[in-house]
Amino acid sequence: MAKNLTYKILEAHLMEGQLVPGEEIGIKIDHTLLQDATGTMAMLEFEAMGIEQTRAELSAQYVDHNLLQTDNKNADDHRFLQTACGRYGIHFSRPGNGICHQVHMERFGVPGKTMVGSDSHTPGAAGISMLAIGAGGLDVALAMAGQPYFFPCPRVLGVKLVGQLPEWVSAKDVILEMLRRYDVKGCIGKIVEYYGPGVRSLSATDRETIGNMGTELGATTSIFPSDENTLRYLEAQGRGSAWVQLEADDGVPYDEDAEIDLSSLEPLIALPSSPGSVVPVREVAGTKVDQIIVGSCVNSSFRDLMVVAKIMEGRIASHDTFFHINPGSRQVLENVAAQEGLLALLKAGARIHQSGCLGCIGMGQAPGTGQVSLRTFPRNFPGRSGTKDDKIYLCSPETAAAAALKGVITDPRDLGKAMPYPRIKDPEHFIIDEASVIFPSPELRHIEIERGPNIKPFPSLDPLPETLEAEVVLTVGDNISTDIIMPAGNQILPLRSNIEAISKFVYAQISPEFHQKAKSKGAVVVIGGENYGQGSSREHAALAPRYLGVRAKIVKNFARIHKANLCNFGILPLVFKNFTDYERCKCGSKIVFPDIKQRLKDGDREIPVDVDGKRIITILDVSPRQRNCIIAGSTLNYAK
Ligand code: MIC
Ligand code: SF4
Repeated sequence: MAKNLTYKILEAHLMEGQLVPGEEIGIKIDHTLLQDATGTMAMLEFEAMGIEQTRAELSAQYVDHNLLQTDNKNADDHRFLQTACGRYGIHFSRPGNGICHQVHMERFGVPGKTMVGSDSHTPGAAGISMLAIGAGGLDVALAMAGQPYFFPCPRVLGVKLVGQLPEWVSAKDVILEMLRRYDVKGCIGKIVEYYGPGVRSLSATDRETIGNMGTELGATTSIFPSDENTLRYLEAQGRGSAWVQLEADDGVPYDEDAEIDLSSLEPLIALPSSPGSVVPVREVAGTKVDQIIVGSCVNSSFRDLMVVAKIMEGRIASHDTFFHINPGSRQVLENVAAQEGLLALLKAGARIHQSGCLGCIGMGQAPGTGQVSLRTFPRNFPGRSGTKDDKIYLCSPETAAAAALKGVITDPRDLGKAMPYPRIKDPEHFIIDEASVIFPSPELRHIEIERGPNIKPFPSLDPLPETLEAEVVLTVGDNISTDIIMPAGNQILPLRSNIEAISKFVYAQISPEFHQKAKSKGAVVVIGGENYGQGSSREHAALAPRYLGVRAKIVKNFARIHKANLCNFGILPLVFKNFTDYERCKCGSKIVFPDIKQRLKDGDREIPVDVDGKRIITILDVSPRQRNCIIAGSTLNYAK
């Protein structure tokens, strides 16, 4: 039977369940990816499992988020991670070496392999045709322990690409077009598979940009065929032998279909403060811009920085803007330097930063009050930059460069009147830099793991009671991101290995008293709208609220990773059967979940809930495995 590429890879890795959309499946994981902000907790969880060394084919740990080192905490965590990697046979990419998704693709990614990563943008590895999924740290730790990765079998959205991108339009505009069509929740429960003749005109790093930001569509992941462009990229990385050809069978049907004519696209931009608020750049042209940042785990490749360098060559950035470059990796920077792109950027007045997430997660580069910032990043949720009421726009490198020159939002096609469009080709052979990667070795297996004072033991989580009584302490609306639930930024991100300390910031942006209130009540409930928990994979957005007493969340629907994290930490992820009941649940409402434990044991899908004495029905749509984890209080408790 003809198959799409998604199901070919899933079938080759299937360990549990059946490939029926919506049913839970468990797949074998080949590669695991950790970054430092989620990785410290994941490493502690892996240690708690008592496994001798990683059982994945390849495990890598990157240090890219927590680079500020304003006190001992980051450096202590880096040392912990480096020594733990040595001990457990994990590749360690040192601070400043680059952003996990960029470096994994450069140095380790292999077409057709599966990967689970404790970062929501892990699907960027679609650039070299990996089936790569973002997950909570505990799920990655379990994959390192050789366990299957469990998730609901997705539907496949086949996106046929035809035509070729016009000048001044690039890969970012393709994914912004997808976001314009599907918004931030249009692809929940789906894998987006790109195919068709237009795919051939996109390089591996172009595809990375599109796959990476598929996360913003709510997609489980995205996938591209592995073709001659994939081979060329791997050969340029000195890893041609890793290539295999992969594609969907001819004429295979998809669960859903879409088509994009690349030649019809124009420069697009996401408005503040959602990656889904996409309009043509020309509609907001002329808006004054105060800050421009090129970089992050999308749009920080050799091509992306070189196209900006070529546009800026011999010109100077507007003095009304601050122009930043965040390279994706040291290797990218070296290659850009070797082709004189670095010099062009420096002479244009750009501020060149080390490789890392930096301002994308509020680690510096916060814009000033009321200022407009144009970034090539994947997401712009409210307040994420570190500035309250921030005005962050998301765009392509071409649009960013045009704004850097003009000081206002500018359709980059306007530049075409004064200069030719710089078409950038990757070099045949990249300069390869592995100086900052520490490879696993037998000697390191005996290393002593160093733990700084910021690394606190994992909190103990009690099992589900027979009947749960709780109080609503917060009600929120639609599209609440994990940046709202558990903010990041320079004050909070360094506390990721200290749950007690970080829990003080839960919902701090919208409800500064949440922490006190929740702790004083014992057991509490949060009420939410649609797409609740979109965005990052951070399990701290489940673990820290649970530590404060959150035992259930009742919402209209959940984002995938957050829902899985809630189950992992024993929080009931319930959905209103009747959306109008949302109005019934107010702050202060008393909630009773009668015989909840027995109902979970019995496999009940409909869960009655008494809200101030009135009964409503909620839906618990989780697997039998997840039911057991919630009953035990957490997945770790259940595993024990
Ligand atoms: C993000 O882009 O939101 C992050 C920061 O990379 C997160 C991970 C984290 O919170 O540590 C993600 O994407 O999962
Ligand atoms: Fe880092 Fe931003 Fe990418 Fe997250 S989205 S991995 S913070 S660069």
